[in-house]
Amino acid sequence: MTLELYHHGSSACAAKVRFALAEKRLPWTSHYVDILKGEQFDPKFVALNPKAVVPVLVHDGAVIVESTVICEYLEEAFPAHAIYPATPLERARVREWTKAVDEELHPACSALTYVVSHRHTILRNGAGSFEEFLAGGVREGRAARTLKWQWIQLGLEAPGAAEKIQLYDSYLHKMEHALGGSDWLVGARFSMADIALAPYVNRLAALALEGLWERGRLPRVADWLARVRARPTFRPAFVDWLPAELADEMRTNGERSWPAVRSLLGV
Ligand SMILES: N[C@@H](CCC(=O)N[C@@H](CS)C(=O)NCC(=O)O)C(=O)O
Repeated sequence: MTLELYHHGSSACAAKVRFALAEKRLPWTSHYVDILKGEQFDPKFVALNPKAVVPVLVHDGAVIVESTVICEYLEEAFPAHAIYPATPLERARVREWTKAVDEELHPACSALTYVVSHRHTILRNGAGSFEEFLAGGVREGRAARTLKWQWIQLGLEAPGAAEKIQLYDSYLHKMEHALGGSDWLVGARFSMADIALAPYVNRLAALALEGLWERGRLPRVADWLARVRARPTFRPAFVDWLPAELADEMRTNGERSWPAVRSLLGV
């Protein structure tokens, strides 16, 4: 049996799959795709996933894309060390979280990461012209690429950027509410819901935005993150794959943006 994962250190959805693999104690082989260097556009990788995004799982030659689909597949193919709850209702609750992550939180995370961090790096390195930028990501489509350009040029002032950050923050509040009666997001046990949210809260921490839950703002989220980080699976899923240089860059960039984020959210 072979499990191969195409992934990247700063990708939240790839971290989700690494976390699920670790929790299910499944050994896997790494294929590192440096999406910051454009390796996702390599024709060999595009043949695996025409959307040119990580993660991609290959199980005994079968290709599976989409991080949540991959985690569900792992659960069904390898039922031991379950990450989904046993009852239909709790499974539905988990899926409400994973759907929200896929549909709303992940796009908000892309916007936030660009306006808080990537823009500073790209502008420092020289963003080039709009036409060059468009040509660099033809597969994304003109509309998505134009939006990204605005994130880079205008940061939090870009159309829709502030709303994405408010949406992100609203998920922290939803988590705070859900954690009212339990240590974990669904039911009494750690589950796929926690696996799905962990990369997104951890991303905020990586961007030096811990002020969103610290100093008593969202104490249950703070405690939940500490519990997630205390799991032996956290380091191999998250820390070991984020290159130190990138971690430093994200933290430094994030610190620069914190005053603006803070004032936007009234923290
Ligand atoms: N819905 C997809 C999203 C995949 C995705 O957006 N991957 C990002 C990293 S988190 C990526 O590979 N981006 C490449 C790029 O920006 O060109 C999933 O959950 O797997």
